Amino acid sequence: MSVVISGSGLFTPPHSVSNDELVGAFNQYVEEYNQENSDAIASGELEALKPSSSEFIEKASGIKSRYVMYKDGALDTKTMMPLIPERSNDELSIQAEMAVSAAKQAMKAANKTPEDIDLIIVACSYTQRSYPAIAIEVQNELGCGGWAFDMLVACSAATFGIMNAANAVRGGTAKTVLVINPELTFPQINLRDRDSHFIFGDVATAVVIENEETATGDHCFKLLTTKPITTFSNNIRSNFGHVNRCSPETMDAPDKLFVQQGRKVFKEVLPMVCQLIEEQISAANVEVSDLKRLFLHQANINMNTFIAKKVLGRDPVDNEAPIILDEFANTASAGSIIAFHRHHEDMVSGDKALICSFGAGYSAGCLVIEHL
Ligand code: CO8
Repeated sequence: MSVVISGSGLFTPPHSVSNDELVGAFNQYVEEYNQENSDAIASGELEALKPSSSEFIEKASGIKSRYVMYKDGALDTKTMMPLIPERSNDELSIQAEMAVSAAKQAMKAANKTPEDIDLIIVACSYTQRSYPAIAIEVQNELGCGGWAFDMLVACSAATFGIMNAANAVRGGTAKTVLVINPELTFPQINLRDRDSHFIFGDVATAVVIENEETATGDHCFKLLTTKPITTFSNNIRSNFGHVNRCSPETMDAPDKLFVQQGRKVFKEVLPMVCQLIEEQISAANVEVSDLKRLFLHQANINMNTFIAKKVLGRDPVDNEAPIILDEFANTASAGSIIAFHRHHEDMVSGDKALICSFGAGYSAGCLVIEHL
């Protein structure tokens, strides 16, 4: 049996934040901090904070802007976080709202109705609560039957979710699966941290996974290989969790937000990902020259260029390795799916491509796909 991706959807949040806006707020915060602590800085007790710059951000990462669900408060030096009004239990949660919008588009592209869907996997980096699962809330809102669950694998959640969906279809526990990635990452950035304040944006993506025999979408892609790998590392970490409140003196410490050793991640993840891709291309019996497109994880443009060059043996041309992180920033697990969503409609029967994610864990997932 062949399992296919038969439709995709993208929800783009309502607000955009440019590098200049983010850097303006950060640098004002730095000025205020250094002023307020001038005596301690002068005596060597505290270190002065250094300013950020849009030029650095664009050169080091390729990011120019990001979309966010909530912008108020994020650029205010007194708060330095998006202020998000609490919703009542009767209202749709933020991630469910994002997920439903992306899911409806994916179902439309796949010619599916809610009655066709019998499994929903919400796969992302964070869920805004532990239970009831966001996926079950989405199931209820869409009016789908079957079953639903949440799963977290940071930046590899989307590819790992697709692999789980494919296994459910192959194993007969589901016929048609929605894999949705509502990435609400902006609230987890430390906007007071120069090294990471620019990295993430919010977005939601969705795909429909089903048996080739039931697929009727205009662009269906057979999964030729699905391979996940993980290897433990502390270099990308957030200690946020339900036990934080039991240690009141550290519950708001910076390690409860996103923290990484970016340089180390860059060096350690690249060889792992290049090897995984090479192995998967070979396992799929595909020649590199047959790959029309590389839909790569969108964390850093220099990483993507490095991987594309290594895989292709030359610089990527035209749209071979599409970049969307300039507009969206790093959207955790959704990045490679945004690239796929935006850049697959010119592909035709027999065209091959790969979708590859990598990130915290470390985790990496690689799907070699072929247009039906
Ligand atoms: N402005 C100006 N200068 C700066 C800034 C800034 N904002 N930040 C750092 N600098 C300075 C540094 O101080 C340093 O100065 P010096 O040379 O004097 O020491 C210099 O610039 C170079 O700093 P770096 O070595 O840190 O810069 P890099 O070239 O390595 O670029 C990056 C930093 C962009 C972070 C880069 O290392 C990178 O992208 N690495 C890969 C990271 C990656 O892929 N991570 C994956 C994380 S995503 C993931 O797994 C999902 C997690 C779950 C989601 C979480 C949601 C919140």
